[in-house]
Parts: sequence; C-alpha cells; structure tokens
Amino acid sequence: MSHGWGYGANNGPETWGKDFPVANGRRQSPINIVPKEAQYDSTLKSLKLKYDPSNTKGILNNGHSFQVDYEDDANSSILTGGPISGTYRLKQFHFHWGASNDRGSEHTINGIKSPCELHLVHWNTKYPSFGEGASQPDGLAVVGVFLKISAANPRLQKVLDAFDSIKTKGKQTVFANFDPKTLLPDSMDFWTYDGSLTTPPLLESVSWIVLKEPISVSRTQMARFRGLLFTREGEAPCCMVDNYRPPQPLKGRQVRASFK
Ligand code: B30
Ligand code: ZN
Repeated sequence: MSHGWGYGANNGPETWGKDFPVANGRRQSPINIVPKEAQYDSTLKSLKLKYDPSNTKGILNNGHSFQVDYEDDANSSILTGGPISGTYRLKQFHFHWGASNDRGSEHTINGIKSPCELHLVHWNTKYPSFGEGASQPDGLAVVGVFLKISAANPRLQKVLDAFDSIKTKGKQTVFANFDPKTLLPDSMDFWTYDGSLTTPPLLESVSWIVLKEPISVSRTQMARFRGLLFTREGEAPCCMVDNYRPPQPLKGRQVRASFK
C-alpha cells in the first residue's frame, strides 16, 4: 500500500479497512437498494438544486476519478429540501464507472449495476468548511445519478471534451460556466439513506440521495471515460476503469423513497 488506496488487487476496496477501520462501520456506502423494501415517506420535501454556472473552478484528474470543482465560499450553488435540513453547498461532482457496460455504478438496484454513476457532492453550511462537515453525521449530502447506455448525451460533451487535457493523474485544466443541473434527469424522485463517503477516508457523514431516473450515455461516450488514466504522466499507463466500491452491508438502516 505504499502508493495508498486505489482500485487494484493490492490496494482496492477489500483492503481499505486496514488503514480505514470505519470501512466496516455501521453506515457505509454504497448499498444495494431494494425498491420493494424502501419506505415511502410523505414528509420528504422536494429536492431543490440551484447552481450558478459561474462558480465552476476547473476539472482535475485526481488519480481515482476526475472531478469538476466549484467555488464554495458563498451560497450560490446549493442543495436544499429532500431529506436534509438547512443549506448544503456544491463542492464538486465526479463519476464512477466500469471497464465494460455491465458494471461501474456504486449503488445497485435489486443487485443490478449500471455502467456509470454521477455524484454531486455538497456540504452543510452549518459547518465552516467541507473538511469540517466531512466528519459530522449531517455534514455532507451527495446526489447520485445512474447513467444508462442509450443515445449520446449532448449535456456530457463539454466534460468529455476536457479529457484530452486531464488524461493523467494530477493534471487539471480550466473548466468554466458549467451548470451540473443540466446533467440531471426529468424526474427528481429519489431514495435516501444515511451513509458514508465511498472512498477513503470513508467518513460516515453523507445523506445519500439516489435518483430513480437514469440519464443517458452512449457506448462511444462511455469509451471516452475509459481513456483516462489512474497513473501519472511517464508511468506505465493504467486505464481509469472499475473505480467503484461494491455495495456494503445495510446493517438495519432504513431506505426511504420520495415516491410511491
Ligand atoms: S463520494 O461521493 O462518496 N464518492 C470525497 C467526496 C465524495 C466522495 C468520496 C470522497 C472526498 O472529498 N474525499 C476527500 C478529498 N479527496 C480529494 C477529492 O475530492 O478527490 C482527497 C483524496 O481522495 O485524496 Cu479524492
Ligand atoms: Zn463518488
């Protein structure tokens, strides 16, 4: 583990518990969602996302995914409603995906994997920063969106077109004026449960909001995700694929649904 955690045989999800014992905690993510077991909760509010595209900071290959970062020093890009109280600020969004289209998502539905999953990461403004929220039980809220193979998604194109500039770990480039709301499906129906970050440090601070309706991605677009590399420039290239954690034990947690 001299190079830290990753998704390989020697540093992958099965090994994370050695350095991060919370990997075996009470509220780990992702989970397998069984819609028949989810409880409809009429008290859940509708989700409200209000994003300011001018807050977009850049796009980065962080060596385990790529992320688009947002300025979070004011309440300009926020999530409210749903299962959360108060206001959560957008920090970044990123994806998890497979080496082939039969896997790649972190959450599964009735055991079914999607080829890719989008995560929009927000932090609770009752705390002073993302970093402080990340260690509080109500500190973070992540909206998860499944991608399904279908028609090419024109809303993804600007992201995909940046990949040439961030092929290797540590590379970043300008990425401006992007409204992640354009990536969301028509329906905001969701499941919600209390969970964790799905990568180390696996902190148990996330209110998960997983949308029922997927967005589309074409086979060709999925192939472009797989052209990114886990590795740095000059290292033996290793394609960024299968960067997902498999479902973790529910341990008695309740999954609630915003819809009947
Ligand atoms: S996720 O949405 O549960 N997959 C983090 C945020 C969201 C998720 C997982 C992790 C996170 O902020 N991790 C700590 C920060 N990272 C930098 C980063 O944002 O990308 C530090 C690191 O791991 O070394 Cu990766
Ligand atoms: Zn994620």
